[in-house]
Amino acid sequence: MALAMSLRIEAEPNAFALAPAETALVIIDMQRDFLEAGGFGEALGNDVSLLNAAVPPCQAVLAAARAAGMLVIHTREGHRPDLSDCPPAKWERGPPGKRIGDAGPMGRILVRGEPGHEIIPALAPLPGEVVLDKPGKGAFCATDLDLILRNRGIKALLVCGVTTEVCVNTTVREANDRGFRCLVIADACASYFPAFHAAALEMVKAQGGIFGWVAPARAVLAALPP
Ligand code: C5J
Repeated sequence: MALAMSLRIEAEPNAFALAPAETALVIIDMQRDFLEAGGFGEALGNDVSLLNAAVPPCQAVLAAARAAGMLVIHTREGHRPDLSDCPPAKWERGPPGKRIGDAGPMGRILVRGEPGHEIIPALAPLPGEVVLDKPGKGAFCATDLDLILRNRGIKALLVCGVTTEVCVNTTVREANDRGFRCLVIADACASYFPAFHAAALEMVKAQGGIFGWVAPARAVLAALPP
């Protein structure tokens, strides 16, 4: 059962208050296509090992959120098998032969239902948790996420996943404009580009928290009930 009390996470630029019953953990795109060899991330020329550092902090925060009875949302970036929801402007930017929909070692790249599209086993959703398929970078674009959050009375989001400057940052910006208070869990996010990861976190918390708050997983764990 979710607790109604207000908790406090030590964060930047200042403390982040939350009530677990009004807070969702949003785990962005921890999919085999991004984290494992042979997926979309590697097809674009990236070193996928850089993303795996975020897995243990994500696991710890996920366990704590489940124990606190918080709403948990897992997102997946990917497309319908006929690619009817994949904008040509997105598709054409992959290298030929390794584009969205092309055959890869884990099935068709970034296509729903394929092995590579699945969330990594270490962070597998439990039955009843929301798994949100999104065609874009932001989790609010062409999805029912806003409806799901408002139906549950959610006011704050703890956000983690990959990649920090792409789908995490886009989702936080979308959420911020919709009135949700967002805390990004710094070490539970990762990027193929460490400098982009650092800059993306700076952008969230700059100017008094222009998009939200940033804190390490240990600060989230210290605040949530054991
Ligand atoms: C990317 C994502 N980087 N989940 N997707 O293409 O950040």
